[in-house]
Amino acid sequence: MDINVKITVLGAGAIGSLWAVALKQQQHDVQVWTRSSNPDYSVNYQALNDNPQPFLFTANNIEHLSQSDLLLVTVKSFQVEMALAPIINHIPASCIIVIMHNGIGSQEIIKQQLPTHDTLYATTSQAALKSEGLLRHTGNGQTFIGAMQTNTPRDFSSIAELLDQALTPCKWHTDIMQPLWQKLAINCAINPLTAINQCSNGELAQAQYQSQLKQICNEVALVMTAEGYQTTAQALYKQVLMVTHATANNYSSMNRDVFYQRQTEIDYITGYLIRRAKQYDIAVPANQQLWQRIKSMESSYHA
Ligand code: KPL
Repeated sequence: MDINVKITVLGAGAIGSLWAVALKQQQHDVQVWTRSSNPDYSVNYQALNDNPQPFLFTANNIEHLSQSDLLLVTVKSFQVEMALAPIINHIPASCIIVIMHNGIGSQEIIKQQLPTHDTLYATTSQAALKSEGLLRHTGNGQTFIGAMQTNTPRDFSSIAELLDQALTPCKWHTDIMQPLWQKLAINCAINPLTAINQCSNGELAQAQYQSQLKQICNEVALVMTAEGYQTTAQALYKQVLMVTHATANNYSSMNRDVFYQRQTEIDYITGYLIRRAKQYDIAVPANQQLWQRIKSMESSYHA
């Protein structure tokens, strides 16, 4: 990879904006692709324990996109197809695509939409919040990246180095499905429960939630094991408690989605787990119940 890489970040949410700022700080030529057609995009960025600083990006520029070396897709899982559709013909054949969202399940869509592009997937536990033009980096986390669909013989691990320079740590993983499953387990436990109970991540440490959390982890561990990933219910439960502690004051993304009556990523989190469980004939009643609750909450919006 060159020193100065031309990058388009598709999706101007908190995580997309955080990466856009961090990559721009490394002198890369970054533009942001947003839902509007504005030719620029600005945010006030507040790093951890720092004062806000303004950042201005080129936005929605087709020429920039058609010369991009890297397209970082940070929209929500269910938005991937719709967000890519209008720009697909402008993505150069040599452009590396990196997909970064909660949950699993957009690979099939990518295979159909971009069958010949080299595609990597990434998962991050960096925490950021964006509201009214202020982007706050609220917690340091780690990022894993790995190949999902590659057609050309290139050294893709240099993308991990590029991202690592922007927001460390970012590590290359030879089987990206493994960290994706690890993150899925955390999201299966934290997201639906915090959304249904409208509580913070930290509140899940209360005694009343422990048997439910353990049951969710038991079911996820069974499916992960069937998928060939070594784990135990106890290890997943411990990991979930660690995350609730590390992000105690945060509201999960699903909590916010339900709060603002937006579509959630339940079909790519718990829904994906249920689909895989069915494949192995594994019963996942606790997760099934959570999926049902979130689906009925979604359908009661604006009722
Ligand atoms: O990924 C998250 C989310 O909110 O979607 C966690 C890890 C639960 C942090 O809030």
